[in-house]
Amino acid sequence: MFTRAIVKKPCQAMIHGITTANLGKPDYQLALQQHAAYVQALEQCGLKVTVLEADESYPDSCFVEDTAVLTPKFALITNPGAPSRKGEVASMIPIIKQFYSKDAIEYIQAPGTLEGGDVMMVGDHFYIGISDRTNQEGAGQFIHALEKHGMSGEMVPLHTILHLKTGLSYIENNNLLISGEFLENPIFSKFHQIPITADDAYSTNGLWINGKVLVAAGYPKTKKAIEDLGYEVLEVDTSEYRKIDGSLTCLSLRF
Ligand code: CIR
Repeated sequence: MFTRAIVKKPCQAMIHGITTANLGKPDYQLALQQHAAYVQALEQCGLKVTVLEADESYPDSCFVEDTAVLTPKFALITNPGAPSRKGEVASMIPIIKQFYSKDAIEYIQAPGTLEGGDVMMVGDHFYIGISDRTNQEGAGQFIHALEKHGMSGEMVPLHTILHLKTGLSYIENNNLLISGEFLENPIFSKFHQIPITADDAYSTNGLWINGKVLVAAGYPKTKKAIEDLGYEVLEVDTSEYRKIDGSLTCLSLRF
């Protein structure tokens, strides 16, 4: 169960966020409205949400998930692989210190890089994507920290997608939303898989919170597949974040 979340409002500079999407520039006013609706959905799942003010220095700073990994036993402060995002971490550290004691905060050190979008938690075990943003050194440091705190991790090489959770979302009870390059990957064969077709790939990034699942608006097949498993689904529109490669999990830290 999660009790809290941290989010950061998007800044106007988000229209210059890193993107591969080719969907045009985000509409900032609409992005703000969608952010407010996202916070409401988190609250509907029972979370107390800390809403941080926008930081105009960093176009991608609303994607707080990449700056930290919050586990039940410790917090990891990351070192984002995207050069324009490294500075986002500094302003997150004092916030995370409000919730974790000094000896329960670990740091990824250069040359290690890691972004939280590459981390998928399955109970006490963490899958870590090796991507353009997260390198083996960073993943190795995280696995070391996990083991120190009685947990475990393993690396998963990525080939075509941005982050691990672009193509996988664990929604508890052994259920895994899965698409693209992961469909045939034996690492994930032990899960009950909900395969998402290429057309709907964006909706693979779903977010389980306390028995409910947030799903990107506009993907009825994904929504139904999750409802058929017995979950309540909350649809949340992230169209403006999609334009800069962002999706549901990226917009918050849950713990
Ligand atoms: C980036 O490329 O870093 C941002 N435009 C999108 C980050 C999405 N974050 C995530 O999936 N965890």
